[in-house]
Amino acid sequence: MNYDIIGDIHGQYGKLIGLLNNLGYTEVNGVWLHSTHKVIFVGDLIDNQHIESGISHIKTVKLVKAMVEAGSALCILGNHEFNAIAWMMPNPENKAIFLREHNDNNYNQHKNFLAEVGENSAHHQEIIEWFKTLPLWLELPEGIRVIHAAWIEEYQAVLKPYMTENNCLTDELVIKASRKDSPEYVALEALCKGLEIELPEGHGFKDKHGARRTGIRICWWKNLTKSTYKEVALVPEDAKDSIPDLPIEQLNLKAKGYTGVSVFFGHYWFSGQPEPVANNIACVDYSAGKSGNTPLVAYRWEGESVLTKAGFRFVV
Ligand SMILES: [Mn+2]
Repeated sequence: MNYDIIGDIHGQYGKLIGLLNNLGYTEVNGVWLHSTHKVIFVGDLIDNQHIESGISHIKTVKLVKAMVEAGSALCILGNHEFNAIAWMMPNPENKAIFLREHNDNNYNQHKNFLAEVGENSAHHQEIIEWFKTLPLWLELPEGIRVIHAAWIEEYQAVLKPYMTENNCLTDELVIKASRKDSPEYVALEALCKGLEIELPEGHGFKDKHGARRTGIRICWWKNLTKSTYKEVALVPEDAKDSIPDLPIEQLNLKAKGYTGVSVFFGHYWFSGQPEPVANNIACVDYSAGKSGNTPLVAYRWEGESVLTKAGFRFVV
């Protein structure tokens, strides 16, 4: 089987239709199909803080769900789907509150989705039940792996005992992973949001909002025990100069670098020309969630063991 791995949609239904057309999918009886390819969605179907034409959470979820149910797509769970599940699930220790706190920040991230589906409506519940059927990662017999942010086997092993045999969440895992700083919380954060480390004392950089930050997202696929902060930093281009070229001091990380079969992931809001980050690693999130003509990106994988720039497909 050949696969088109599609990045984070964040409700950008118009961009999704454009990409499916570009990839040669056609709509038959309400389901988008291709005779020789299947889609893999990397999660984060929902949550967009803008309201504009082209964005529809309902239509996006409906389209993806129909493809998954018809067997023309696979879809994994992103951090926004996990958050949506935890937003709706009462905390078993205090049923008056929810596993994901209903504070302003969390609400603002999620409010456009809630408004569209109608919070606590039957439709809302139906979507959340479907999110619970999405696996946290895929390992396909053809030889590719897909996860929302970072493939780190040591963290996957932490969650495994609480997952179904299809790599889906159980209610027990949602509860455990919602407890800040539990091992399951740390593992799920790493897999679905990536790795972050603190820079050495006195170092920092300005993020895209101009705020000073002292923690950096890092390339989880590199050997972190033999690298410098600068070599592994995933920061905006103009912040690179602020990252010190000093050996990483923090060695309590579980990531030891990645050398397996090809892994595809999303999540990182990359910009620029899509290209693999290593021969066997590719990110397909190039910020489609933003307004304007940021592209929804796919990688068309047809069995190759070395990923190439030419494998990326997108519409601008
Ligand atoms: Mn994400």
